[in-house]
Amino acid sequence: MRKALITGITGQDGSYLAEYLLARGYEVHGIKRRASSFNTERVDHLYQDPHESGRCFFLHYGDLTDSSNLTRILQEVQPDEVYNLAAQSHVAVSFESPEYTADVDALGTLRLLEAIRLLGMDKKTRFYQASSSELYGLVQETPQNETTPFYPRSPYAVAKLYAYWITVNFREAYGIYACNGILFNHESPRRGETFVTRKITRGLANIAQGLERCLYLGNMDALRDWGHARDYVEMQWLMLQQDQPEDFVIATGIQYSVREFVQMAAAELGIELNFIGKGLEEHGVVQAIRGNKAPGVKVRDVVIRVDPRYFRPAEVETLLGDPSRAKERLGWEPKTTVQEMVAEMVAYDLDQAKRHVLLKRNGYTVPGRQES
Ligand code: NDP
Ligand code: GDR
Repeated sequence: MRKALITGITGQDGSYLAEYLLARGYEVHGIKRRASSFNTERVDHLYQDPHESGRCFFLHYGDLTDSSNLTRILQEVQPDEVYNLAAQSHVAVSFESPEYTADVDALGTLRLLEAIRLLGMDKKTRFYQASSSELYGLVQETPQNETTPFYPRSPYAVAKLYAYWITVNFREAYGIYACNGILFNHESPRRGETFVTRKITRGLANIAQGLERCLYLGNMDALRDWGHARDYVEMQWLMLQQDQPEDFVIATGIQYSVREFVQMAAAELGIELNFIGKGLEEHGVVQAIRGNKAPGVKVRDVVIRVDPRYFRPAEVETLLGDPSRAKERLGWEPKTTVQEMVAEMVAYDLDQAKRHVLLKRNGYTVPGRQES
């Protein structure tokens, strides 16, 4: 039975990848962080009772900032494949915690690679690095492919740039089978609630159910190439099954704005939006009102406002990937359209919102929610 070790298994991609590998007959090991409350919600359905025999899913406490811990886990597990998905993955947060982001996202990658090398596992263990389209930042050409120059625009992207190159360096210097998946944005119902797509589907579902009044967003003109996380983890596996290690761009090749994403989600919910704002105007400016009414309507009709707190010190305005190499060499293509993905995310968040309405109606408090 082949063994895989996934860092970041409790995250969006980690949970889909674990499902994918288990379905392919792997023994799957994951690293989870110690937290003061449960943080394994995305993989709880995969949990197997440690008292039962025949287990193929294991979680280990660990952290990418702790090399002794990473070395011990690697030595114990002896994985055939390591998927390094763990990261402080929020671009805006990286401006607030730049040093921590560098420690985890850049040095964490080095710690794993160096542990593989020092343990003498460099001929046995294959390594996947979760690289990012954020490397392109201030884009130098469109669409972006594997040869497009990088221009990172955030502490997150700069840290990921180090991780990208240290992965290439260990491949060239020590012959480790190591590759970078340069993945463009990918989303799902399991996406963290503070990334823009999930914030929109969750916020609008709550508005549709009367749980919230208004959704506050930042730069609605930002353009992204959004795919589905479930499709993208298949590519992570495929990259480790080739004869030679190579880096690949994974994207759909189609771009939408944040504003268009709002429109798609609203349409799924049957919310009629009248967009009256445009661009990055001053605080609280109205972007959209509900229903087909003229501007100057009552405050209760306003459903989208811009809040500059969500602007970034340096923004990545546009990203569009060219996945031709992945299509040609790996036969990979995304299966889910953005419209299908939006529908899936909205359906999930609407279901959650309805549950919360039921709880409220029966006098229970709804955990972790803010009414506005
Ligand atoms: P998530 O934020 O959903 O998951 C990140 C994971 O990393 C979580 O399991 C988190 O644990 C874990 N983690 C964070 N810090 C540490 C640490 N110090 N030590 C150990 N584990 C840690 O990210 P995604 O699943 O969306 O993304 C996976 C990877 O792919 C990330 O590296 C991300 O930067 C990269 N990426 C993502 C893209 C996307 O669009 N989703 C696109 C391109 C790259 P916990 O659950 O405890 O917080
Ligand atoms: P991104 O994703 O920064 O591309 O990084 P995010 O969803 O956070 O932002 C996408 C774009 O939307 C704009 N935006 C907002 N973003 C957030 N989070 N909240 C808002 O209210 C909001 N309003 C507008 C942003 O300014 C940005 O332009 C994601 C992460 O998963 C990274 O880990 C990964 O590497 C990249 O995708 C590819």
